Amino acid sequence: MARTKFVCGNWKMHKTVAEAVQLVKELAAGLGDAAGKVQVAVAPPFTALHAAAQAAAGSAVEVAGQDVHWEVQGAFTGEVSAAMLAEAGCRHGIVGHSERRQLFGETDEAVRRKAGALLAAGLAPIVCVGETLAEREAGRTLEVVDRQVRQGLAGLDAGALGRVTVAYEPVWAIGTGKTATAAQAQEVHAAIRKILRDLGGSVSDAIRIQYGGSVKPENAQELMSQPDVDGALVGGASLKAKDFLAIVKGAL
Ligand code: G2H
Repeated sequence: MARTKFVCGNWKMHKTVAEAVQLVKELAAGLGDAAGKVQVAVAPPFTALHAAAQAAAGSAVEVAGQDVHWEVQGAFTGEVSAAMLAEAGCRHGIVGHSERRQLFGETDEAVRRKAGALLAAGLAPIVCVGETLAEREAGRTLEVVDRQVRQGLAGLDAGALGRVTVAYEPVWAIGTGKTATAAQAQEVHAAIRKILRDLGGSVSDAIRIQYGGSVKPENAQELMSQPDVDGALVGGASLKAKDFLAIVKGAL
């Protein structure tokens, strides 16, 4: 089935408010033919979300949070709720990024709760999964991804599942300059599609599976031409308008 490609820039801990506004304006002005044909989002740091969303208003650029807490409110110092993201102008939220898993101890259970909180607030989760180098070398890629997808999406009904995007990001390819080959990506994406079919039946055909991990203008088009690669989650190359726009156009 034809799925609209979805490209999201994950800015991580980069960009001040002024820099975020500038970049969003450049993206909005530069989308050209891609506007309306490719779904495009950026995930600035929390501090710049509101200003980025205002700068994006009226354009095809959407805004995503990089993380969220699962509780609605309370004494959770440093955390931000899904409703707060929505109020700031977000339509999406990233959960389970490998940096959150590795550096901040995020578990599959936390991913599940965070995805649920986003859905409850009317936001669309981007649920990240992916194996480490040691897991790949031990032949455990599909086992790890299977666990992360099933546990991260446990309990969602077909309607909720249909609003989820899965991002496959092999940890060994993140920020390292090493990219999975298109064939390696397609193999895992096809396996994820099967798991999604198991979980959600026919709705799985509509779920986008993004690839992430050193996506750049030179490899984006080949990766996204694979049958189950429905877009990209882009880190480093999303920080410059020229590179990110070239990646978005690679999805056309
Ligand atoms: C993976 C990716 C964005 P990069 O973390 O989510 O970053 O493209 O820099 O590898």
